[in-house]
Amino acid sequence: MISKFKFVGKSASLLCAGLIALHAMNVHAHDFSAGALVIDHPYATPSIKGAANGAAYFRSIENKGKELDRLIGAKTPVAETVELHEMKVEQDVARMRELTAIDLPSGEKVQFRHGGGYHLMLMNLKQPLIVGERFDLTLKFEKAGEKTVKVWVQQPRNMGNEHHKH
Ligand SMILES: [Cu+2]
Repeated sequence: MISKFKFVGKSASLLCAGLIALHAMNVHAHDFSAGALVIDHPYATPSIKGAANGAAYFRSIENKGKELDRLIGAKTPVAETVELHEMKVEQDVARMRELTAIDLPSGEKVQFRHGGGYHLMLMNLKQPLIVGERFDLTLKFEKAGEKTVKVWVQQPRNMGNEHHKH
């Protein structure tokens, strides 16, 4: 199973002398390629007891291709459905809305981070999301097709709890 992961150092400018340390650090990150797209570190916050829904994020999805691609859907065995969401803070209240697609422009890194912007909402969880566990998430892209990634459940350092209250 571990062979499915590709561990990639992010900073090409690091000196060779730093390589061993770099590799040691990067066992804490993972990324996946789908065509011209690089999906960097899929992660989910642990589910809150009693909450129906969870959320999944990426550090970013980078489009290294020359054409626009779009994230058009997702599914996972741990939830009934997955929705594409955008969160915006309006008058101090975080509001989410469902999107039908998220643009991934050529040459750009689009962030899907907890605390704001885009994320994937895992609707009606079939099981709790527990720190340290991993689950499959299949992403559907307009051009790159379908790609299944492993999502790591982890507790971010700067986490807001207001997220799951829709
Ligand atoms: Cu949401």
